[in-house]
Amino acid sequence: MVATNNNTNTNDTEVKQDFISILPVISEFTSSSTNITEGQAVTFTDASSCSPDTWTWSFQGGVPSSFTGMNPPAITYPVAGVYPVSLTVTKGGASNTKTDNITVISCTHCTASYTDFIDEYISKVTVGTISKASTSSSYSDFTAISTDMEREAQVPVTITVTVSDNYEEHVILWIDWDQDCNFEGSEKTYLGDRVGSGDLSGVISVPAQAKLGKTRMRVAVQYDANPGACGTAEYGEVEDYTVNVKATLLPVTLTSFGGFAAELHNILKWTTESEFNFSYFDVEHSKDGVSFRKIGQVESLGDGGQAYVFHDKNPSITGYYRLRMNDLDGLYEYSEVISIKRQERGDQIFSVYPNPVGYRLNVAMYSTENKMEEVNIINTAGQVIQMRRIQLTQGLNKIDFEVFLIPSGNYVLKVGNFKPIPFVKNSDIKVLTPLIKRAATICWQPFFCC
Ligand SMILES: [Ca+2]
Ligand SMILES: [Ca+2]
Repeated sequence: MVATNNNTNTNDTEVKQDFISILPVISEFTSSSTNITEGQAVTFTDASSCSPDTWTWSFQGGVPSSFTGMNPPAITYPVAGVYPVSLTVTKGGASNTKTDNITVISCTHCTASYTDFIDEYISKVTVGTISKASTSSSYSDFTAISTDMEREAQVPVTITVTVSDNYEEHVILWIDWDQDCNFEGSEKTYLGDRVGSGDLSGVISVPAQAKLGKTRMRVAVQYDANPGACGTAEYGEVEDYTVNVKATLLPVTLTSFGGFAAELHNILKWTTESEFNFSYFDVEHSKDGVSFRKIGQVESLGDGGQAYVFHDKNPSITGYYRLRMNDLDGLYEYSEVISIKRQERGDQIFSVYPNPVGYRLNVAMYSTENKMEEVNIINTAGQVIQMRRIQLTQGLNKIDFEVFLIPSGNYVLKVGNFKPIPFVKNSDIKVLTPLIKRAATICWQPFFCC
């Protein structure tokens, strides 16, 4: 940067120099939450740039405490504290690390009890998979009993009360949806009142933003008044349970997912039974079954059962694949992992096309490694007519040669120590028009075009 200050007498010039660092790989991740309560889990998702080769996670205080791979499983934090999370990514010998903190607080809900719990009490709670019968007690801790509830679900609930006479009983239920260890008014489901023994039923509406994981459900019955969530009252009973909040299930059902090795690439196929509000599939590949990376994306074909095909044009000898299924709301889940093993092969030329050739000769070959090779076109007298050097990458390679200037006749194409392939130059074939040449450059063989 150059700055110049002009006045009537002098010119002052200052030069400032700075540098921009360009990193070969940048670590980044997101987390489902950075503030949780004891026993809750956090989901971490890789968001690193520049296509890392490896991912190494560290979760101090978490279970598990480390993970190698792009996206770890949910990490549970059993003890209160502030814990660092780090992700180190590497690429070509360079590395970069990002660190963040997770704050875990201990959770103590308020106490609640009744001094007289003989004349009315909760004799059964029925919700989800909970079906708990009980006798009377001042307070009952049934938090070892739990049921799953899905976000946005409408969950029927029935509370059975036993009353010694025709007393009016009121029943309220709370679930600590935000897991802040308080029962706010917004977390209350009023089940109504009745006279004497019997059932009170209602529906629990699970909030879309309910925090995932285990939380507290409290049920209370009280004589002649609405019970409160906390404190001690005279006539009634209170019981606590556990609710495990789950993410809304993805609106897609895989009915099959498989794959096989074709001549030059791997083919993956899968089918769905139903799709609703579904967006797309990420196809992820791994060489070791641990570290996966996205190699393609397949859009949803729409609602209803569908069939999909994906070609991996650069397969590894052993390849592991999985599908990340993404819905329109950003939720996702993974398919099972499948593997495809290809036969080991040496350096090999698969095909030359067209043959006879008039203008441009196309060659498809497999190389066992990244390397430079010399390519020669040799006539029947053993003379090298054309020569060039090419860079081959490990796996499949496609190259082409313009041969319209060489005389018609029989030739051999030789690439390094690959087995030579004969071809015929035919002078009767005219030079292609520019339009056809462009099309041919894009797609010489249907085999390579999807
Ligand atoms: Ca009871
Ligand atoms: Ca709460």
